[in-house]
Amino acid sequence: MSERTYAMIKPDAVAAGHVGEILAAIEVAGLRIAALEMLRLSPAQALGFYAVHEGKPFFPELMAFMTSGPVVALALEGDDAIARWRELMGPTDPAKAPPGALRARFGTDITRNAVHGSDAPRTAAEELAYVFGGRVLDGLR
Ligand code: 3AN
Repeated sequence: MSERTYAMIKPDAVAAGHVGEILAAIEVAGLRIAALEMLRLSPAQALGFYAVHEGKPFFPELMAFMTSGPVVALALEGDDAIARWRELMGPTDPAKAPPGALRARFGTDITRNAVHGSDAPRTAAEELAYVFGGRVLDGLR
């Protein structure tokens, strides 16, 4: 079943110049880029996006990292897009990711892990709406 997911190239991968390689991996995998925007998350936006992690020990570091520079926000579309994008990324900790996974290739540690992807249909819809609103997605097929 075709679905959409929210993907994000995080500040570490943008700063290191890996945007092109990551976009190429997405397209090679057969996922369609349905929306794409570079933006810098404000502290309030980062807090809202990661509200589920508020209070955890790594939260301040996560906030500092995610607001440290621009990110590339993406809507990806395709059959089973949520699971396929998470498979391409690999697990949260790059040290545990298989060699070809994006987090193994471009991540540094569990915080600076290069890419984000929604974990379920509900969070995908919420995250897409949070970042893109109706502004971009309304124009998509
Ligand atoms: P994922 O992005 O793999 O779905 P989440 O949603 O559990 O992982 O965590 C969101 C982000 O918070 C991660 N991408 C990572 O940057 C950071 N994070 C999660 N767990 C930890 C941890 N134990 N220590 C440091 N940072 C973490």
